[in-house]
Amino acid sequence: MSKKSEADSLFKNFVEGRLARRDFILQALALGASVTALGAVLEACTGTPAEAPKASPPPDKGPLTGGAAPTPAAPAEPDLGPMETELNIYNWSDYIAEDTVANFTKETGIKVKYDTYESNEELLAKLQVGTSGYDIVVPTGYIVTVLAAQNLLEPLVKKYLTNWKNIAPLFANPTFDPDCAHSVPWQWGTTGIAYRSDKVNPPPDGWSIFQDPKYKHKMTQLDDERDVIGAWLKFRGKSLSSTDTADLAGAKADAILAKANLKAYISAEVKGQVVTGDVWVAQLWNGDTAQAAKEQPKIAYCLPKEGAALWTDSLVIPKGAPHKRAAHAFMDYILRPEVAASISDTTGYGTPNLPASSKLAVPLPYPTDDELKRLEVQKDLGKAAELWDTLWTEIKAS
Ligand code: N2P
Repeated sequence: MSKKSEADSLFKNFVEGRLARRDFILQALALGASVTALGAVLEACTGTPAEAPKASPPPDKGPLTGGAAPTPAAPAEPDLGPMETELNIYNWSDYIAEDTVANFTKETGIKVKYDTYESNEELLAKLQVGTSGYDIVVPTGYIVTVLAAQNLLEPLVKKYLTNWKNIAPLFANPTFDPDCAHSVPWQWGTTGIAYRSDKVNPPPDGWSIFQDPKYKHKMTQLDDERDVIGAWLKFRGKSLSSTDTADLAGAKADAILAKANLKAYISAEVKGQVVTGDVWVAQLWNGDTAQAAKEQPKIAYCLPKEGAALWTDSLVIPKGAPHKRAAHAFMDYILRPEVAASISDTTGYGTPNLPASSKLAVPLPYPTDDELKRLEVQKDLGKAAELWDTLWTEIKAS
């Protein structure tokens, strides 16, 4: 049986009640389904990722496609001209293997300028002023939607991406960018709580730890409005993409309560402080926590009981990028299984590259069935983004 028909029959058995939810998840993962897209599939057919299945799959959608409808056939792909000799990459910090860029340069002769940022907001600010000069940047899914809607991205020219087939089916048609028209999936992960198991007792089980004065000034939250407000929304059982004014007012009040106990809003740089013990509890992503735990084994990770974000970050080409052909060459390079595997081995995040999954030095544990139920994919906020911005400014100024 082909993978596609195996997936189809798996899905049919699940929606018709012949296959338990956990078995469906495990077998779909074994077939190459990603947790992110599986969450979207479960959400699409159950109304919420947490509930038992009750509806039939929507018509004309493959079971493991990530939920977006296919787009009409594209016109002939453009020619991007000769290969350039330079490439400018702007990525999150600690989000690549040490030798990825050097090996790419050795093989192609393309000279790479590689800069880093700490949040989607920082990236967005740079792109929205226009000519950033970057050829590749790495936004989270909901930001890809925003950038594409603002016409700030170049469409991918897939004929240059010969390794496209390595992308696991569930990542090849994400809801945030149908058919991956602009994006190559890079890494996926979750946003939870890193903590020092030798200092925090009992261990945290949810977001309320940040409101506990016992750990005053030994705690931090991410410097990211989607992560902070999203966490406080989940704390009260709301969607982390809520645009409801009452939900948001509640999240603001909770965030301000917690802020009194925080040392700072700080992103990836907090890792060093958790390692030294200056910070005991930090809102952080799973992979960065795993990186810190390599240096200090007493660092553990909690996926909060109330729920947390599940995300995919992707490579995209900003509109007007000076080296589009070289950008495609780099994208095709990282789509090689051994390159993708070495990136995940370094970052501690999940790979959307199917053949890479079996090449990982340390296989990454997938979230359990119980954890999966608590995860939610961030969505674009649309017009409510301004309301969130205002709220975040008010929280920070409080
Ligand atoms: C980079 C982690 C980025 C994760 N260190 C946020 N999407």
